[in-house]
Amino acid sequence: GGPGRTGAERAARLRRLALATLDANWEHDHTVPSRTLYPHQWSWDSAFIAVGLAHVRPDRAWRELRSLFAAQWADGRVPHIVFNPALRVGAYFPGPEFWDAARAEGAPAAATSGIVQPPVHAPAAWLVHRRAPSEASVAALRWLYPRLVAQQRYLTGRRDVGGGGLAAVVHPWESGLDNSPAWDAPLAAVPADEAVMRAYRRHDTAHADAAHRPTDLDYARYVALVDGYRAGGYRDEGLLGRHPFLVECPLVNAALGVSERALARIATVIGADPGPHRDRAARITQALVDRLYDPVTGTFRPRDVRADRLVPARTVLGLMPLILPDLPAHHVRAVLAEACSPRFGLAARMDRPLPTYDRTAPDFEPLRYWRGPSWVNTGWLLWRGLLAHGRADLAAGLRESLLDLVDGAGCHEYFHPDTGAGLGSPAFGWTAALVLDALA
Ligand code: 9WN
Repeated sequence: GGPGRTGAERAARLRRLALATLDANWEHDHTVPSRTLYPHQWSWDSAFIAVGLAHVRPDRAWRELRSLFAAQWADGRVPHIVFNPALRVGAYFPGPEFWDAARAEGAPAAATSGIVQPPVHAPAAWLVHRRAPSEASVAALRWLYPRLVAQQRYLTGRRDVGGGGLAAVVHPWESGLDNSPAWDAPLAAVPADEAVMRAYRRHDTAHADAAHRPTDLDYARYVALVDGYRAGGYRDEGLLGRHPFLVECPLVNAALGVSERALARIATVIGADPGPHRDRAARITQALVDRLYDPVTGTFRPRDVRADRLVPARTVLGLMPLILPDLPAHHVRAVLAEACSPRFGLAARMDRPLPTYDRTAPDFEPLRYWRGPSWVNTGWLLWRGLLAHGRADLAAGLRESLLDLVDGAGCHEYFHPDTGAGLGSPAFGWTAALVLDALA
């Protein structure tokens, strides 16, 4: 290529952009996902961001994780949002007054939400340490370890609503893929009227195109689910009898398994026993295969616990079990077949970015959030999974495609899955962070 187009020049350009984005989003002791759309601290964003910070500001990587876990609940849950008390009321919807978590048993001093996000923090902590091991990183691992263990215990204990050894999410926000078509079938059982949203002011649609965001009907259901969970004091006892949305997500549960493996490594570094973590990791992989794999279609899909069936939609969530290094060979082949099919288009040379939903589906929406657009975090997770399973060829193709997206459009939140045009927030934390990791 011409000037500025060589690999080294592109890498330098991307590094500068990513670092500037992370620095601009740094706020006292954490990184905001976006100054406009998401001005507080988000749980799984912080994990991805720490992985990127490890390459440039390792000290901040640990502060990011520490500030998040300082807001952990007594029962071990790590809230999906830690609110910044310095921001004005209305800086984000739904804000702290809507969650009203302070009154719940075991809530921390900080204002938080009452739900969780995918537990990708233990593997993130491990990657941060491995990138820059030091006395400080070992001390940070020592501080985090019991908290990460409590997070796992919460999810595999109180959240094992289905009784099969997997965690159930109680809200689409807990999956991190809010309006994914994966949730359409289970959400249909949640009664809601979009007129409810007239009582609230959505913050997101003031900063992003409404056609690129969830609908008012989606939000009415999101609000209804929080209303019910909050009314029960965010307790998890008896959820099966009273909560309308309970789903076992392949990403959340694959993350649980990878976390146990990371905890085994962390345990070894700090002088704790890795054995129980290895046993639990193996059990989670087995439960995932038993409960979320459909041999007829050869795909992993979320299990609707209430309806006791797998959801019909084929989304990027079905590819996420590849992050488990001990996924059986048969299931690895199945995931790769799905990923390399025209539905997702993974290849050693990709002609289009990886979408979040089956691009051959009639309801594929290239602009609407998790219903089609390409996101860097799901791409990065798949990339890591491909490397773990020795598919350097496919991993290289996916990495190129991710770097091209950001080089072409900037550190956007998500991207048009055909044109690569930037969508959502233009200066998004995990996009920057994961680019730094992919470049390393
Ligand atoms: C609700 C912060 C978060 C991400 C989620 C993404 C989006 C929030 C929202 O932003 O969700 O939690 O307001 O839409 O879906 O994955 O963690 O970046």
